[in-house]
Amino acid sequence: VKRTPFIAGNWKMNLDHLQSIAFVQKLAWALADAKHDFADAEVAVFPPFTDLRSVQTLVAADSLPIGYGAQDVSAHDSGAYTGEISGAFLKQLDCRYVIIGHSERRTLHAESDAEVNAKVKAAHRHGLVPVVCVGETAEDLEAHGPSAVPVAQLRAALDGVDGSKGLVVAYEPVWAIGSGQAATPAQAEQVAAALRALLVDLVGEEVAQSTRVLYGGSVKAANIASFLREPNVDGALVGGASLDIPEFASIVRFKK
Ligand code: G2H
Repeated sequence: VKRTPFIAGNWKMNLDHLQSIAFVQKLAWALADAKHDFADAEVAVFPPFTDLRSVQTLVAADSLPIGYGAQDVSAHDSGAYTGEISGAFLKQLDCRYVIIGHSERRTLHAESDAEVNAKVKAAHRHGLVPVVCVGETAEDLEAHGPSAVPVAQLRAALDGVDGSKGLVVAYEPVWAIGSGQAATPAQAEQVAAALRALLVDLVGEEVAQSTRVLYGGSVKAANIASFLREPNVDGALVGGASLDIPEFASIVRFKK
């Protein structure tokens, strides 16, 4: 099965308000200048909620081949949930993707596996493709070995989920996030292979083989190719390096 590599830029809460539009425009220009073939790598960015409307307008006006999505979604569809953003709102902004269960939400907002699962289902109810993040801390790694915690998190995240509604999985070891200390390609492959094996059990062979499994954690232009050489790593979720557009464009233009 051929899986189109997927390079996703998670801007977190880093850009100033409305800077996202300039970033999307610069990224589009950089990729057009380089004659990037989107069949070689699909691209998506994840701006803050408040910039999604502007990104939607720009992408639609210029028919830019750049996908986008939100960094989180409510598990609920509507109602008295102050501060929450529903999947329906995101769909109205033409979001294609939504990041769910990023480690920063799991740790800083105590998001549980059950909540992650409810959010994945909410994303599907509204036609969004969840980018489900899993990953172990340094202590988990020490105590349980490399894949036990990510596998358990993915099993919980996909409980009762219909994988044919679209899914991306991102393996992000917490010890590698923003630390400059990326996992080795062999470490990423070991966990990605374990996650894919679990996907076969949960969603069946066909969906498992067509689902992209990304690596995230200190990815940059200098190391992206080494990850993408691994058979089960299909792209990257990029944080820090996605804020530097020439650097991010080089990641998108990785050469194996
Ligand atoms: C992991 C990653 C993007 P960074 O959070 O999701 O961030 O590339 O800065 O390690």
